[in-house]
Amino acid sequence: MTKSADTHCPYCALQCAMTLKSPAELTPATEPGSVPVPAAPAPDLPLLEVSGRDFPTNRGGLCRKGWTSATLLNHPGRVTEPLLKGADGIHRPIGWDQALALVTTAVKDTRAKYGADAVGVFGGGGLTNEKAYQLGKFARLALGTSRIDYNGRFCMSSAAAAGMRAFGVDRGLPFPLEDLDSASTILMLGSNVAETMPPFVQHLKGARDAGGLIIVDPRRSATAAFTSDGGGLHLQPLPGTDLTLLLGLSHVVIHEGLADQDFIDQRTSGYQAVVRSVNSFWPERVQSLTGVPAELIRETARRLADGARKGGSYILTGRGVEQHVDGTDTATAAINLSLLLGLPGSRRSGYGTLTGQGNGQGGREHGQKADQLPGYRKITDPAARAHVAGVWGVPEELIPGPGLPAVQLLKSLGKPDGVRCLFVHASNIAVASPDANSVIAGLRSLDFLVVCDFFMSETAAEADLILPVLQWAEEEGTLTNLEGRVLRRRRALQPPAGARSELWIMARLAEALEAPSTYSEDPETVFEELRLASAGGLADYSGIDYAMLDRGEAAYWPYPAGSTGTPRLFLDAFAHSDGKAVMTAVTPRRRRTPAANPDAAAKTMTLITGRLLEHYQSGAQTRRVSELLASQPEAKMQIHPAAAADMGITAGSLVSVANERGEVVCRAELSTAIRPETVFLPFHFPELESANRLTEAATDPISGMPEFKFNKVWVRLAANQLDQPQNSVLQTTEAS
Ligand SMILES: Nc1nc2c(c(=O)[nH]1)N[C@H]1C(S)=C(S)[C@@H](COP(=O)(O)OP(=O)(O)OC[C@H]3O[C@@H](n4cnc5c(=O)[nH]c(N)nc54)[C@H](O)[C@@H]3O)O[C@H]1N2
Ligand SMILES: Nc1nc2c(c(=O)[nH]1)N[C@H]1C(S)=C(S)[C@@H](COP(=O)(O)OP(=O)(O)OC[C@H]3O[C@@H](n4cnc5c(=O)[nH]c(N)nc54)[C@H](O)[C@@H]3O)O[C@H]1N2
Ligand SMILES: [Mo]
Repeated sequence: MTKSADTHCPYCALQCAMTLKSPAELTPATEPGSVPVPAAPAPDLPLLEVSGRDFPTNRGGLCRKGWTSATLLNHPGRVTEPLLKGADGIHRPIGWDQALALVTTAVKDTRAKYGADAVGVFGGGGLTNEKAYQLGKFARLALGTSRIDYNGRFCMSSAAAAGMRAFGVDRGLPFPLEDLDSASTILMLGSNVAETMPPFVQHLKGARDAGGLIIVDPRRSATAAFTSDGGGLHLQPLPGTDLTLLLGLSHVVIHEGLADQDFIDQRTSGYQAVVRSVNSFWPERVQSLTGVPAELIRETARRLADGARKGGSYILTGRGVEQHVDGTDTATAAINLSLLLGLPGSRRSGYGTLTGQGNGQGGREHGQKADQLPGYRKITDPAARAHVAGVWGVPEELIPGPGLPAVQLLKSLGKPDGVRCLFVHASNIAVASPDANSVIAGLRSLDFLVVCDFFMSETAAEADLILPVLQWAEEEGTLTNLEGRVLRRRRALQPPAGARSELWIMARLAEALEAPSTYSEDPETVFEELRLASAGGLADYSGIDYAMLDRGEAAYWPYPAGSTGTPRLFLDAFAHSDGKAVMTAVTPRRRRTPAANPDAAAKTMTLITGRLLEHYQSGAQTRRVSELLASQPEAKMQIHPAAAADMGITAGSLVSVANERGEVVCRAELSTAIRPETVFLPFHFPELESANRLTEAATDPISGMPEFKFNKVWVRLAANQLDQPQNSVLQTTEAS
């Protein structure tokens, strides 16, 4: 008999629905509800078959990462026992009792020597709601620290801050994704969904065929290329100039009388200040600042206004415009433009940001953020503290105040007043953080580093102790997708004997640390507590339970008990107390002066970083999938042929890309898809190919988001044109 489990993909926030089936020849497991487990795992064959399942976001489609995701479940490199690093630097297996005792001692010693804030926690947007919630509680109550933050700070924090400021709530898409299907115009800035969420592209087809798909990207990305079929537009600005471009678009909307004055008067505040702030951004001036022709700016504004009157207009932003030191203001400018046109709050138009990680949305709601308590509550709000303390059954004073946002937390590693003992859950910070060389140095200066992962990631390789955890198909839980819809992750497989769930790990450690309150290892019990903790908050889950999700009911938050959830936000009111959306006037800020190029043979260029279809994030998972690695085995620097020719760079040349923070050596890929003053690197690779050796840890003052998408680099032909070993860390790790 073949049993199957309906679940969702382990990777991005689109959370494509999939069915996992166990091949029929496998022997049935005894545990009810689980699919058969093989008697002897075949090392190279996936334990489960993956198929796409019909669902409104993916409609049965999956990308290459999704199709191959099950191959990692029984990957030979999987960590299946706790591993302790010896004095010789080699990790060796130990038992769970010893591992937990070591962590307990490290926490107690650190607290005794330096105080509880010397213990830090770094979480991830890939964690289920249950794990993210429990991690926040574990940090505050069991460790007693304020120092918890997570990789969503690298991802969604600017868009989230802008959404909060304008709408009073941050739900990435305040409408179901399917609403896009009937749109006449979609303006998408800094997002390459054709590679980062391939099944998303079907929702752009309506606008594309209507000639209304407009993509803003310094590269002619796969998504930008998609505009040519239907007569859409590709705006190719200088990197980091989107804020100026958006002010130019708002200028046209206001000066050509395209604004929706009734909507502005009735549903927004701050209009006059925005009018003043865009006055000096007329299209010809914006052309000179951004490189986007004035006519294209006018045409874009007109198509947006026209679309709003026809099938609907949407403005969407992605990391390309948000991962900047002015990311919050840029997202705000996009929101202002949408408000001028009356898009948010309409049934067939809107503004949204595309959340990235599998549980990027839920992961930013339930307390793993430095300044946050469950239900998207503020940790500084006395009423929020009292509510959550009540649910946890602890005195309010026991909940620490706000901690440090991710980049500051990482800068504090090993420092006198900083974090000395760090827990990492679901992030590969050694590869994914800005100024990664400094982060690696910080990790090495810690007294104790414990990493929960199922692979020897580059961060785990630095750990004193690695605790092996479950993969997606082995656990139960919930995730909240990019639409704010809560979904069930279902267990399809027994985990390897030595791996443990993170809920179990937190429960055992809390016990050993004699922590107040309770810590269940059962996901549904944790979710029941999350419901109570979120009740009355912005992200209210109190009306959602596992049974209704299992019945396939759509659960969009806010979903207070007794309600039926909220697929579309803002139809009647925005979440500020007066019900209005707030327009905040924003203007471009001068960027810092980069260090002078000391190398006469190198040319100073602008580096942007981003993603490839085949790899996910730091690559810790997808570099271990042989099909994906074979297709994209190494980082390549994309460069325009004209720029390359100036430097004697040809296709496949080894190039050095350097600045005051570090150097990357990789091959060049010549492409007319990129602007001539700009180069592009994916950030999925480690070591010499790690783009984050070059990125600066400068952050947006409001959100704490680092500047991943605008850095100056010095590019030249590498001195030594011999073959470099690729992915050396990975190969040594897997061979050992
Ligand atoms: N294959 C794959 N898919 C993924 C992920 C992955 O790692 N791999 N990660 C997931 C996650 S967590 C996220 S956050 C999303 C991210 O999804 P996206 O936001 O689509 O991803 P990026 O490639 O980081 O950036 C998108 C585009 O921004 C452009 N860009 C760079 N600088 C600028 C600029 O200054 N202005 C403008 N307008 N554009 C700019 C880049 O050229 C790039 O094409 O993807 C999710 N899906
Ligand atoms: N230069 C540059 N850098 C970037 C970006 C960029 O565009 N450019 N984008 C940024 C963005 S948007 C993001 S989201 C970050 C992401 O970057 P990371 O935070 O490094 O994300 P992942 O590579 O997904 O790392 C997840 C790690 O946790 C493990 N893991 C997966 N699921 C679980 C789980 O449930 N529990 C535990 N304990 N471990 C798990 C995986 O094996 C992997 O080692 O990178 C950021 N860094
Ligand atoms: Mo992300």
